Amino acid sequence: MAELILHHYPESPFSEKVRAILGAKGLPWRSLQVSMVMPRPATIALTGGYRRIPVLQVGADVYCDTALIAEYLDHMGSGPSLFPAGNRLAAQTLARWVDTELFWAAVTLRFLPENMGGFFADPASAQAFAEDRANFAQGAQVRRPPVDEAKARYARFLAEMEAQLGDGRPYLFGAEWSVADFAVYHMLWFIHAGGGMADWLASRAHISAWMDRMRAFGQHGGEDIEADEALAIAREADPLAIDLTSDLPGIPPGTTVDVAPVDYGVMPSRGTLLHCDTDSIVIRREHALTGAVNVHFPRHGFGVKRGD
Ligand SMILES: N[C@@H](CCC(=O)N[C@@H](CS)C(=O)NCC(=O)O)C(=O)O
Repeated sequence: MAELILHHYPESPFSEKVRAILGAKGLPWRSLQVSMVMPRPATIALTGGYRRIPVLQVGADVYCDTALIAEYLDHMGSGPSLFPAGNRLAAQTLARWVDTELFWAAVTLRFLPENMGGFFADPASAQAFAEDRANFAQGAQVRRPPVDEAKARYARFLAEMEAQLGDGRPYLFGAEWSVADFAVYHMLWFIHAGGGMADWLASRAHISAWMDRMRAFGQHGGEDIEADEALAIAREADPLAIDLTSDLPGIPPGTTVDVAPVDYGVMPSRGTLLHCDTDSIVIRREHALTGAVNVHFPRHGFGVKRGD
């Protein structure tokens, strides 16, 4: 199998989710570190427009969004499934809530002045970040809660989590991890990376122990790879053969489409539709830097429109 190449940056919480999954499953990976702000020429050449981070490149196939990346990686490496049969619905639903509702509270909390903890190297980086994210926010349909609401949401979540772990179980749903553990982990990792809210964890013994266990998974780094090498790997590989099917009324496989997140970072990827069902959307793209590639998206949280 082609190498797993993660396009990511160190401060990115959703990247930390995937880094921890890779570590937990003992999977070797290559680390393509992108800038925290645009431009990201190699990554965008591969995705065709989708700009959220991380993305996982495997040869000439590119997997967007950590929900889909988790499903892709679940079949690899060692250890139990991320989607345990008896708790799949609960784990997926919790992960989706954490990745959206808790995420926006986490953004409010992480950027509190007392919790910033060196996020920006200097004022120029802070300015560049603010400008970049103003672009990123165009067309977004999300609500970032004010501080009091974000704190209340987080406090309630931690109280429920501490109680859930209170019987001594190592993971949220029992003896084995699920995708929910990794979703919750990356959000707590993000909120607490600044250090200004350390007492929120220190006062909760079960969560602190769980956090130590999860944090260890994120310590297994990938071997660095430069963008040029990743692009050459894409050019030299053949994209996977995909089952040509579409459940979209009036949009059969072969149609030029735009695929984009429905909530934020709504910059679309344009390509030829190969596949769309309740699980995933796949488009085929051609670019001089990448050759032919398949770009995969989860269906949940993404929309498809005919391209012009
Ligand atoms: N639902 C997406 C969310 C990804 C996301 O929001 N990533 C953040 C970084 S952690 C992002 O892309 N921010 C804007 C940027 O880096 O350009 C996923 O699970 O991958």
